[in-house]
Amino acid sequence: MTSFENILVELKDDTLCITINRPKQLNALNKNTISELGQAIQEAYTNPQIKAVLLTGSGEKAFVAGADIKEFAHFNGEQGKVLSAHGHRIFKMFEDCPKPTVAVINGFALGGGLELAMACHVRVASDNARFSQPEVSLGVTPGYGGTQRLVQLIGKGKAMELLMSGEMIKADEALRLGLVNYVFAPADLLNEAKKLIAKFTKQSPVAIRGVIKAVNDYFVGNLNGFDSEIEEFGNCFDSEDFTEGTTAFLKRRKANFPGK
Ligand code: DAK
Repeated sequence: MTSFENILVELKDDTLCITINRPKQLNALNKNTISELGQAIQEAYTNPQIKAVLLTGSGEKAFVAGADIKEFAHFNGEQGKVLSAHGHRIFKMFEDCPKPTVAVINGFALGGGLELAMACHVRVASDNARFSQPEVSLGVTPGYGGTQRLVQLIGKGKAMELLMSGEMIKADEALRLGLVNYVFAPADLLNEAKKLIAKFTKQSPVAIRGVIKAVNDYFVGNLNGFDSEIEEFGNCFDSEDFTEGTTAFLKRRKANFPGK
C-alpha cells in the first residue's frame, strides 16, 4: 500500500481501512488530504482483494471537523469553484465505488466531514458523535455535496433547517433522522462496523455492484443541483460575509455578517 502524509491506509482481510490522520486539527480536510483520499479510494476500484471500504478519523474526538478553515479562508471565488469541483469528484468516488463504503463516525462530523460521510453508502456513529453543516456561520454554502446529499438522506424540510441554521445535532437525533444507520458506544464502534461490513462482504460482489449503481442512478436527476452548488459555493468566496465568517473563527470571536 502507498503511504500518505495525512491518511493511513491498510488492507485488513478484505476491507480497505482508510483513517484520516490529522488529529491535532480534528482531521480537518485540507486540499492534500482530499487528494490522498482520492488516491486511496481508487485502489478499491481496481484491487479485486478489496470487498469493502471502512473510512474513519484518527483520535477519539473527531471523524472530520470540516474543511480546513485555515486553508480555505483566503480562497477567492474561482479557487473555490475549482476546489469544490475537485472535492465533488473525489467524494463521488466514495459514492460510486463498486464496493460498499462505510463511514465510521467517531466524534465530530462537521461541514466537509459530514459531506464525506454522506458520500459513503452507510454510516455508523459513536454515541458521542456530533453532526452539522455549519457553513452558513462562515459565510459559505456547503461545497462538497451537502445541499444535495443531506436532502437525499433526511428529506428537504429537515435538511433545509439544518443547512440554514448550522445547528449541531447529537447521535440519537442523527439516528432518528436516518442520517446514520446505527449508533454504538465508542468502545464498540469499530467492531460493530466490522460486523456490519461482514454482512456485505459475504454477498455477491457483482450483485452488490449492481445495487450500488441502481440506487445511485435514482438520484441522477439531481446532477443540476450539484452544478448549482459549485456555482453558489464559489460565489461565496467573493463576499464580505465569507471574509468576516472565516476571520471571526480564526480570531475566536463572534461573526458580525455585513450581508453582502
Ligand atoms: N479547520 C481547521 N482547524 C480546525 C478545524 C477546521 N475545520 N476544526 C478544528 N480545528 C483546529 C482548531 O483550530 C484547533 O487548533 P489549534 O487552535 O489548537 O491549533 C484544534 O483543531 C482543536 O480545536 P478546538 O480547540 O476548537 O476544539 P474544541 O473541542 O474546543 O472544539 C469544535 C471542537 C469542532 C467544536 C471546533 O473546533 C470547531 O467549531 N471547529 C470548526 C468547525 C467548522 O466550522 N468546520 C468547518 C465547517 S465548513 C471548500 C469546500 C468545502 C468547504 C470549504 C471549502 N472548497 C472547495 C474550498 C466546507 C467547509 C466546511 O467544512
